[in-house]
Amino acid sequence: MSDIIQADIIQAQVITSYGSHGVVRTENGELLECRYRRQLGRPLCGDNILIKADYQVKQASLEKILPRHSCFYRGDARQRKHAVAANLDQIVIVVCPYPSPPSHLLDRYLVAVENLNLKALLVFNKTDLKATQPEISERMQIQFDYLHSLGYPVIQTSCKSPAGADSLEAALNDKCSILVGQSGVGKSSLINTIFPGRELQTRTISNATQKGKHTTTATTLYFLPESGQIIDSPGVWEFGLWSMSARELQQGFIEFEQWAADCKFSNCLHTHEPDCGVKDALDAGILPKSRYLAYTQALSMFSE
Ligand SMILES: Nc1nc2c(ncn2[C@@H]2O[C@H](COP(=O)(O)OP(=O)(O)OP(=O)(O)O)[C@@H](O)[C@H]2O)c(=O)[nH]1
Ligand SMILES: [Mg+2]
Ligand SMILES: [Zn+2]
Repeated sequence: MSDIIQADIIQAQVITSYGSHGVVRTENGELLECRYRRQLGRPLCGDNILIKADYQVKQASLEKILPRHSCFYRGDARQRKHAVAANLDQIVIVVCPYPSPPSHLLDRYLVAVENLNLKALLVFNKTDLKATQPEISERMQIQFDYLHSLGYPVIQTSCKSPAGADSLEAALNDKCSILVGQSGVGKSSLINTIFPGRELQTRTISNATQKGKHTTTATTLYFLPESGQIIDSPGVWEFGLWSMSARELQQGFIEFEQWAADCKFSNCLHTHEPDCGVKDALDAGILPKSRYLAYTQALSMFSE
């Protein structure tokens, strides 16, 4: 990179971020390659930053990362917290019948969303596969109905038809959203549907592994034609949580609070204790078994 000597400091937004550099967009809509400086921290996709820009060579250097109003994280195999993207309003969790979601994936995402004070939008994509994947589709539908009854917005989409595209577009307006979910569920395809002309790679899923090919390799921000921003993220096969307290985990199951008022102990874990309101709800069939299992499974992971 050439030395940037006489350049104004201007604001820009990180479009995609690699280890030591990224692509940033200035307020005039110009894309520049930006080199980072280790001592300033590592900017994330979605970050607002101050840069010194050299328009002639389309390069810039990072001066400052501006405060974030939010951040989305994931946990690694050792339950350490990793930042994914910044300044988000909404986490769009995409699942589909094939590749089918691992058990409790939606519940884990929702624990993350609730703990980070973000909003969730649940997307059931590939509805065209309902006929060929009836069993898993039925299970997913029951789960979606339950989560919808808790107040989470849900949308059903298919990239093979216009179904749901309008609702999705409306839900993304005026906000910064990130699409998350397994590889191959159709995150990039959904962006293509609502944002035609956007050249995103899509590839056929590998039938052999069901895991799909990681076609999206870097978390990337796009500007929607009307208003709003959408971040496409590379698929993960599993979404893990970071280590958290039992109380924080419970906050991720938003419906527990109403029943926990009936628990004998105020610090009830809703596992082995007598007179537990949450277990009463489970026994009464109001709390679905799979949802309760998502909770106990996460709890046992953290206490190991
Ligand atoms: N039948 C069907 N196939 C779809 C639909 N949406 C996407 N696909 C296909 O699913 C495959 C994966 O789609 P992608 O959009 O690349 O999935 P992705 O979630 O972005 O995957 P990663 O980038 O690996 O995380 C492609 O072959 C798409 O054509 C849909 O609604 N119905
Ligand atoms: Mg993709
Ligand atoms: Zn309890």
